[in-house]
Amino acid sequence: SVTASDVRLGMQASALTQAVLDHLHYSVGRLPSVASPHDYYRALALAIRDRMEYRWINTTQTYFDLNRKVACYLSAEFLMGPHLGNNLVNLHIEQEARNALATLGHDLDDILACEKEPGLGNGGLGRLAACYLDSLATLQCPAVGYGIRYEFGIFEQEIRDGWQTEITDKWLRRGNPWEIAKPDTFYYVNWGGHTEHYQDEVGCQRVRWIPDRMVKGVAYDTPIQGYGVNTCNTLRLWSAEAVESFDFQAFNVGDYYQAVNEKLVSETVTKVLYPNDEPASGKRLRLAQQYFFVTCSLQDMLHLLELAHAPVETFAERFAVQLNDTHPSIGVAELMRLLVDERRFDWDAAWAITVASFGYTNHTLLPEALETWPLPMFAELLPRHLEIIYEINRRFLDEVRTRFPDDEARVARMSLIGEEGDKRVRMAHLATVGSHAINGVAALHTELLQASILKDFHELWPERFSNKTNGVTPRRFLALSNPGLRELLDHTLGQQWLTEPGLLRKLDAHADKDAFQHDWYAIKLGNKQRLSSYIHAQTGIEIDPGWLFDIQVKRIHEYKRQHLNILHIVTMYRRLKENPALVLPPRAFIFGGKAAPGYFMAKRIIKLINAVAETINADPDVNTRMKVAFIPNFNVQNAHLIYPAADLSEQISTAGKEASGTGNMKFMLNGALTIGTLDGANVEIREEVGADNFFLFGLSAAEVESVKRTGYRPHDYVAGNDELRAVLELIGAGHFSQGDAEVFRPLVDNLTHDDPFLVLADYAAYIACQEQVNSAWQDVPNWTRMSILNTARSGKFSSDRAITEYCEDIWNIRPVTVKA
Ligand code: 26Q
Repeated sequence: SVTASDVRLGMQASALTQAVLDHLHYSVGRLPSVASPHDYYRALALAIRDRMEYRWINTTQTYFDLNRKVACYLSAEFLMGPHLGNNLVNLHIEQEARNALATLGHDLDDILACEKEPGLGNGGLGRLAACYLDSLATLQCPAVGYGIRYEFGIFEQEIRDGWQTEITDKWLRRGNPWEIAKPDTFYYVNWGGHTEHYQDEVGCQRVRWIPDRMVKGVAYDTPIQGYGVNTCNTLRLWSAEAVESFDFQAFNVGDYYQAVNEKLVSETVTKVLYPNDEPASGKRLRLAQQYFFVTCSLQDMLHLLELAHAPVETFAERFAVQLNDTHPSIGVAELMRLLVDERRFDWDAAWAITVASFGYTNHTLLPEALETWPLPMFAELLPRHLEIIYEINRRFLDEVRTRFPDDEARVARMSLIGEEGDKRVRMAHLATVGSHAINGVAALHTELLQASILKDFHELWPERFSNKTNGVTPRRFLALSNPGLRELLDHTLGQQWLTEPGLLRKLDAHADKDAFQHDWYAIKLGNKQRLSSYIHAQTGIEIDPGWLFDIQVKRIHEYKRQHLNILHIVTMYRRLKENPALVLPPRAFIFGGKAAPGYFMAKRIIKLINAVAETINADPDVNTRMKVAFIPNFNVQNAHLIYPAADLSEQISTAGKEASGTGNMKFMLNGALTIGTLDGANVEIREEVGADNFFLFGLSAAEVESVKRTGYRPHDYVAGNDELRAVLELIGAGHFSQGDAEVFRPLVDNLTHDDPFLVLADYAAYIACQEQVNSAWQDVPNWTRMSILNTARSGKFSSDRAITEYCEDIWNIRPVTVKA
């Protein structure tokens, strides 16, 4: 029998059944007979949340009681993906939940599919933050994720007539069972106005900020359950609300409309995620979002110190504050303001605390992706912060002048204020100067960072720099999304591989065994069947699961070179048309990814993929050997189907441009072979798996730079390669667009005249490398062997490894056991 406490806490199927019925009745308000699958989803989600609640409260209390240092991961994006499945895995109750739902006449997979994922991120950076939260909880590290509760996350992508269209992401429409609103945990956020300088009671010069606008940031907490532990950490997202007293004032003088309007304006701050993965210059609301969540988070930390009766002087001993890129870097100036203006610290003491607290992770080297803000806008929104930044800069540049006398060029390069063109605040410089630790996200990226955009800073403070190669969580990206492989690994290695991915190496010993290869192949085939059905349902395109699945999923960007992939496809198409007898192992070319809504070229690349797909898929001369599919709306949910089904992972960015990549790691973990350049983490993936098990092509980062220095002329490559010329002409002439020679003209022109990412320079090497892929694919046992070796050697790319390094080298944070 099921007791009352079992209904809330019990982990058996019988208790879960009862809990679902209980929530269906008391929380959802539906009779089981009329409840929809979504009603069952909500009831199960609430039942699972109950099972985390005790651990959650216990975890928070444990950290507090032990006065433990906490990692505060500040990120404008957390791309969490669906919670339900992951929580079932981490709590070890997947099977029980499946049985419970079966008892109620439902299939767990149908119920899981009801969850609308919180898409509060654009791509890699946001998903990295989510993987890190999973690892922090699993490693039992005291940590909080701080971010923004966007009402609308990343848009949903639909493909109409081959073009991307954007649909608003109304993820909160049916409520969010995973969050708990904390209406009593809120902080005030000020904007605008001016500053006043005054003398305090003891004769000290001080500054007062007189803002002219104010909003409230309210906390919404989501539990982050660690795998196989009692630790359940918190993701705290801030939502903007109008300040009541503001409404009240207006209401009293009778301007009801103005009162309500005030509320509307206040709440726009957290309305929508900016869907660009690089800064679209000078969007005031974006700066407001950044300041909003950063000040709420820092005020929350100060409040927690107060609750613990700990002096503010101990801030840096209690909190490690990590900046996920420059998006939260206003935090450096804000902590100074809170300490100097509000807590009356002297500047040097405040600065020591600030630098000791902050760490900065850089995610890009692309100059156009570095965040800067125009001075006038900054001054209007955050006048006091601009003054503080000037003062940080004055003191910092003095230090530079002392270390490097008579080097004003260096001083200008390092200044927090850029003076080329309009004056701007350089957020990467602010983050660097304000942090004791600065890191890149892959070995190559960190080297390039130290040699390029932060070279001067590396010369000044080499000891502050380190590399932290990214990682991904094997719980979500293997255990949850590839249950077949999980079972084989559990059976072969025992379950510990999930927390000690080094154990995957033991698969090396099985890689040559017939029977093991047979099992491996069967699992992959099953995954390909699942993806094939999904693609058919989404696009109407039928793909034979026996074909080579060649997949490129990621944001659409010229530097990621989806168009290089297309040039290969069109090359093969032409070869087949010209030579029908050509022997070519059949391949499915699968794409997915969103383009920033204002990114002209990226949107045309999507159109080109779909145009090529339509032509090829309909042509019986070729469609028995190649098909092309664009999966709409690539997100975490459908990523679960995509990574496990890949044979070949396309990681073909221009060397030196992709900071790390994390999709590359998810593919590797699931046994895909990589075709790639020496870029980002590809370098380390190749090192781990061995050069024989990796398809390498293309210019190195150094070669890319030297080609650019000596003057790159893409047209020379066109002139020197008949096949390339024919391919470009076919696209340009409208072969894939019903004779419309306009639609792809900008793409072809850009490639032949500018080609900023050296697509044409790498074309021949890419085609040759794809020919090696074809021969390798024809040797099934050897391909399977290489596939096994990829999984076997992927252990380094667990986010547990990455987080352990952050904890040891940057945060000085140790695990703490949370008791049951
Ligand atoms: C900034 C200012 C204004 C508006 C938007 C932005 C913005 C938003 C998102 C800028 C950048 C991003 C996202 C960047 C990103 O995802 N970078 C990726 O980070 C991954 C994790 O480290 C790396 O693996 C990828 O290589 C890198 O491209």
